[in-house]
Amino acid sequence: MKDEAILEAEFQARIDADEKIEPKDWMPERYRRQLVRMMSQHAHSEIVGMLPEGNWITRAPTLRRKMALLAKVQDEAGHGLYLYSATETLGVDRYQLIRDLLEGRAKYSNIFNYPTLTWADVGVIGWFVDGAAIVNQTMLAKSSYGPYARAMIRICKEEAFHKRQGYEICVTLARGTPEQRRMLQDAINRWWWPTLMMFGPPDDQSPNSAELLRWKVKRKTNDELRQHFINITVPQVLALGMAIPDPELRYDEKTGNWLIGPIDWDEFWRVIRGHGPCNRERLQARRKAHEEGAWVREAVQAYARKRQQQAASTAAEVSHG
Ligand code: FAQ
Repeated sequence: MKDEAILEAEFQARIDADEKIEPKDWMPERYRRQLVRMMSQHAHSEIVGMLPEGNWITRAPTLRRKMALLAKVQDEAGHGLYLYSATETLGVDRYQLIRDLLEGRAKYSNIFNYPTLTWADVGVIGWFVDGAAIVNQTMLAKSSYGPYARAMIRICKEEAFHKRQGYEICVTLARGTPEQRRMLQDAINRWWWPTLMMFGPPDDQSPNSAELLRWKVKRKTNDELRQHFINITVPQVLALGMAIPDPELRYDEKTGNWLIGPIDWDEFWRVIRGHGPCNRERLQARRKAHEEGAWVREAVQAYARKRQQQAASTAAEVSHG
C-alpha cells in the first residue's frame, strides 16, 4: 500500500499533466468532497432553476414561444439528471443529496431565488442567466474530473440554444412598443446584478477557489469569469438600445474591460443563506413536486425489482437445464 503523500503527489502530477481523473482512480478525499459539494449544488440549481421560467409556460405569448420555453425547461431537468448521475460516480446517493436540498441543508444558485414578474424576465433569464452559465461551464468542460467535464460539453450545447431563445425574445421586445421596451428595461435592471453574483464571491472572499484551481476543477477565478461575462454582455445590451443599471459603468481602453460599480455582496450572502425573495417558495415547490412524484419512484423501483427477479429465475433455469 502506497503512502498517502506519494499518492497525493502522483495525483497532482496527473492533474498538472492535464489528465482526466475517472471515478475508479485514486483521489484525495478532499477532492472527492469538493466535487460532491460543487456538482450537487449545480444539479440542485438546474432543478430549482426550472421553477422561475416554468411559471410562464402557461402564459407564453404564442405557441412557438411556448414550445421553445417548454423545451428549455425540460432541458434543465435533463441537466439536473446528468449532474446527479455524475455526482453519484463519487459514491454518493442522489436521494440523500435531494433530501439535503428539500430539508434546506444544501445550496443552489442565488439567481433562482428571484421572481419572474413579466414575460421579459423569461427573455432576460435566457440571455443573462444562461449566458452566465455558458461562460462558467465552458471552463468546467475542461475540468479535471472526467464525468463532470463530459456532462458540461452537452449541457453547454443546450445552453447555447437557451441563450439564443432568450436573446430573440429580448430583440423582439426591444423593437416593440414603448411599453414593451419599458418592460425589457425593467427586467434588465432586476436581473443584471444577481446575474453578476452567480459567479460567486470576489476572489479574495472565495474560500474554495485556490484548492479548486490547483486541482483544475476550476480553470479561472470567479472574478475572471465575471469580467468575461460583463465584456460579452454590455455591448449586447447597448446594441438593443437598452441601459445597464450601473451609473459607474465605464470602458477601460487600457485593458479592454468594461468596469462596473460595486456589487452588493450583502444581498448575495443573504440570498444564499435562505433569505432571498423566493427561497421559501422555491423549496416548497420542490417539496410538493417530490411528494407528488413518490408514486413514480415506487413504480420504477417495483419494475426494477421485477426485472431482477425475472433475470434471476431465467439464470437459474439455464443453469439447471
Ligand atoms: N449561488 O468559495 P466559493 C444555470 C457559495 S446553472 C449560491 O467561490 P466555489 C443553468 C459556494 O457554494 C447555475 N451559492 O465557491 C440554468 C460556497 O459555499 P459552500 C449553477 C454560491 O464553489 C439557467 C460559498 O458561496 N452553476 O444557471 C454561489 O469555489 C437557467 C463560497 O464561494 C453552477 O453551479 C452562487 N452563485 O465557486 C438553469 C456551476 N456562488 O459550498 C436553469 C458550478 C458561490 O462552501 C435556468 N459551480 N456560492 O457552503 C461553480 O462554478 C462554483 O461552485 C461557483 C462557486 C462559481 C458557483
